Amino acid sequence: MFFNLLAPLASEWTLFNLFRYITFRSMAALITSLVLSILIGPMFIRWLRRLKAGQPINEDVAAHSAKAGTPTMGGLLIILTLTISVLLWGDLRNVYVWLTLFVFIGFGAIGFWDDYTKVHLHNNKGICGKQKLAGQLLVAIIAMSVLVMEPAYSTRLSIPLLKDLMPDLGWCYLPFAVFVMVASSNAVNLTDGLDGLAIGPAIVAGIVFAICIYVTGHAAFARYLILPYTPGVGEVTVFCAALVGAGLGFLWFNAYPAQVFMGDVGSLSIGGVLGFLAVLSKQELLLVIVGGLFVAETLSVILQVSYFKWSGGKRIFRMAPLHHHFELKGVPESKIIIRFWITSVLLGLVALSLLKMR
Ligand code: 57M
Repeated sequence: MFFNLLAPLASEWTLFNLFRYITFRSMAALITSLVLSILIGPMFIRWLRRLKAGQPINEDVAAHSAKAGTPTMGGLLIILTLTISVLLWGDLRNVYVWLTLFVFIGFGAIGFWDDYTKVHLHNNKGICGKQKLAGQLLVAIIAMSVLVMEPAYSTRLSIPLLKDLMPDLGWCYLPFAVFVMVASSNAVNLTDGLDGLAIGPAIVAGIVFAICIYVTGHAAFARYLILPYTPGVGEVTVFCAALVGAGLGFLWFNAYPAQVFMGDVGSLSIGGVLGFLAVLSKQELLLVIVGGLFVAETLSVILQVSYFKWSGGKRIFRMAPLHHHFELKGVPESKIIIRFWITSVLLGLVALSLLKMR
């Protein structure tokens, strides 16, 4: 909004020139969502408590019974502060910004439906898997159908480490990108089982994608790094920065011992939008490294369930997803969380260095 209102006045007052710069507006977006979250967070948590939005706790892991009554659906705070910040600092004529917001809020709406069913309709299982998947597919297909129609957007796939090989997937790109978004959404959801465990790596991924998106939208940087240049995409850096700010603001309250959980409204929206940011920045395959922790958690479930069925009841891990395995081995919760964060920072750095290694 400030860009659209104030940047045109730069000829009258040069200070308004600042509003033209994506870097300046991204920093402002980060600070806005962070400060807003910290300011309204306590009020918001009190509101969730009044609504009796307490997360039903599965007591298979004994340490979690102490978490009974912790309100969930904190992801609504992330969606609210991020959206306000993007509307204030983003270019509201940019189609990529609107598409990213659509994916974020669309996946969030499916998560909200699930949380609402669990918390208010007292159905511990929430909506069924098929309904959740259908909703995720619908949002992803709508977003991708609009994106591939954009003349500047390429359906080529960039492969880390290889600069000459960029196969054009044509219309096959659409189902591929939809898979990336839905898989990413569910992977973050599976990871969200300890205080701050999902939001920490999501913040790291937000920073990495802010850089990838900025570079992809910048002709000179994209040429230098041999990345597919997409004019206009750079504006989504403002969204990534707002995501980092809203994530940090949420972590303020979700840090161990958590005062609030993000709920599916948070995990599905963050996961879905990280998948979309990977698609938008043409770094679909890099997401496997940036979000390596989410991938590891998901693989642990796939391996556990497959081996359980194949062996007739034996397990690889004490319990999947992976964080439960460490909990049951007696590693304290805060240690698991911090070690997972360290791993995700390392993975983020590896992903960034791969941008230059071509
Ligand atoms: C959601 N939800 C958390 C909170 C959060 C196939 C199977 C692996 C599925 C998996 C599953 O249901 N995963 C999806 C996991 C829950 O958190 C809520 O859900 C939201 C995210 N969707 O925001 O609202 C609990 O996690 C804890 N938590 C925190 N701090 C946080 O910041 O402590 C969450 C956020 C909360 C709280 O206790 O209640 C969850 O874990 O339920 N199922 C599982 O993960 C189950 N694993 C399992 O059954 N493993 C079997 C399978 C693979 C055969 C096995 O290994 O043998 C475990 N879930 C739980 N206890 N709760 C089993 C043990």
